[in-house]
Amino acid sequence: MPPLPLKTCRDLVPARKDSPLRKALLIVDVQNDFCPGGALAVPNGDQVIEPLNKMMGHANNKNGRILASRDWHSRNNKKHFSKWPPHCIQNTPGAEFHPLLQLPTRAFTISKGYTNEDDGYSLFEGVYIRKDDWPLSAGSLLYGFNEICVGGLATDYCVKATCLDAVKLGYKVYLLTDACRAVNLKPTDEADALEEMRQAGIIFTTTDQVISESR
Ligand code: VGL
Repeated sequence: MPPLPLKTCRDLVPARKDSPLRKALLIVDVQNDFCPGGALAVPNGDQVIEPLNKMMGHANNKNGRILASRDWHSRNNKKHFSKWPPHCIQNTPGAEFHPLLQLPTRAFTISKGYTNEDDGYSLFEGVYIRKDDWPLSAGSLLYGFNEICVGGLATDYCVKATCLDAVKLGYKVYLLTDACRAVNLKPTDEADALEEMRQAGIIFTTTDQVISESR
């Protein structure tokens, strides 16, 4: 397999406003290390699994596009691990998706944060690693899509970074509020993150609402 790119590629593929409405689902970092018992457990992080499974089942039935990101850190990422306890190290159990997360085979796994110095908070910094072929950036897999729904872990870091990137790229962004949870290093972090996202134009919704509106 060709090597991973040395720099992460937030490659700014613009969403097409003129194209027919196409919505993609982004599942952020539902990995063992971010769930209870993990190295960087998000309080109640596993509660996102049930709504996200429902959402993915719905998207799968509609042949929707699904991207699932994972933190995929190098053990030598001194920069990131000076801020956080070591977590989601490549090819370790903590980096695996939670066993109850029902990722359909059509979901693309997006790896991020894999260099020795990158935080990789946003899914748009990640790549889809194709067997025996060059990696594809997350943005390129969303070419032609103009709306995205986002859920996962954690609201105040990777979910927020992903949503804000998506807004900058021109997507209409829906945050699935029932399907994300925050780290809350400070107790106000979740509220602050939600406020920042609201001001950026992100629309707050729930999995049930998205599903009922798209029948
Ligand atoms: C995350 C803290 C450190 C996240 C990742 O997935 O939100 N948070 N690394």
